[in-house]
Amino acid sequence: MFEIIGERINTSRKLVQAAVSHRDSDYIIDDVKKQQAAGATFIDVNAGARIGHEEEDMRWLLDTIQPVCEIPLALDSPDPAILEMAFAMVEKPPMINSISLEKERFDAMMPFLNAKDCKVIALCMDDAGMPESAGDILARAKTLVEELNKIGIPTANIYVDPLVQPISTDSNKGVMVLDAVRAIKAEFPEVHITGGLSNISYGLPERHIINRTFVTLMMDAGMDSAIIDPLDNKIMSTIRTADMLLGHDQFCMKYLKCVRSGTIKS
Ligand code: THG
Repeated sequence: MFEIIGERINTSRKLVQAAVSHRDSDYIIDDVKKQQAAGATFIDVNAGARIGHEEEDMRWLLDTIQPVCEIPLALDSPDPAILEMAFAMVEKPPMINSISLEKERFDAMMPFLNAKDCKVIALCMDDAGMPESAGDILARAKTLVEELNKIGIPTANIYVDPLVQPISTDSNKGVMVLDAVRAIKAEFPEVHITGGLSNISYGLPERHIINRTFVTLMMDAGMDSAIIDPLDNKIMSTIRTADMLLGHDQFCMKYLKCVRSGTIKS
């Protein structure tokens, strides 16, 4: 089943930033409940946008969210110290978002993740920057899986983020990531593939139709999770329908249930 990492609790979103700065717990609780009701399987928590406040904002968000959250959290920060602090606060084994091959981050994250019970998003990023070919993405994914396996993180707990890049800058960027996902899944059938989708449409008009079409193609290639807004009914309807068409919904039960509850609409 496709996993939905709900992206809404992110201080880069204006209303969330306002709620966090005013310590408006009702707003945050209501948003988390809505994401759960819409079918999120993880709630991403990112407190990075108020410079100099990430630690206290992350603590407050975790204290606010956990009492009403029945699903695990995805702790989202580039800063290993924030992730370590947040990991110590959570009650359920979380998803760590994220680790990459950037040396400073990698060297700090590996000892901390050693033998931990958690899921890990592994970004195909290194000190040379964004990947430039499908082979580049595969090579980085391979290194990440092998290194994480060595410290006791099983492949089934690894979510590779191949890093989607704007198609407006290079018309090959869609095929590049689709080919990479197929190659990663061929080499590591148990690994999960995740990521944000909206970068694909950056710089183009009518972005939502691009994002929705792209997620369908990515699912055929092997993507089985994404960081999205679960309250966006159109992308959720697309994902659930594609999941059924790809044979991941026995007897179309989930599709039918979602139609009946009004969460899938044409
Ligand atoms: N991969 C991984 N983690 C990620 C990303 C990724 N975490 C952050 C991001 N990308 C995914 N999360 C969000 C959260 C919110 C928004 C987009 C991505 C969002 N942005 C509005 C915009 O850009 O227009 C903000 C508008 C507002 O103020 O509300 O909503 O790729 N591993």
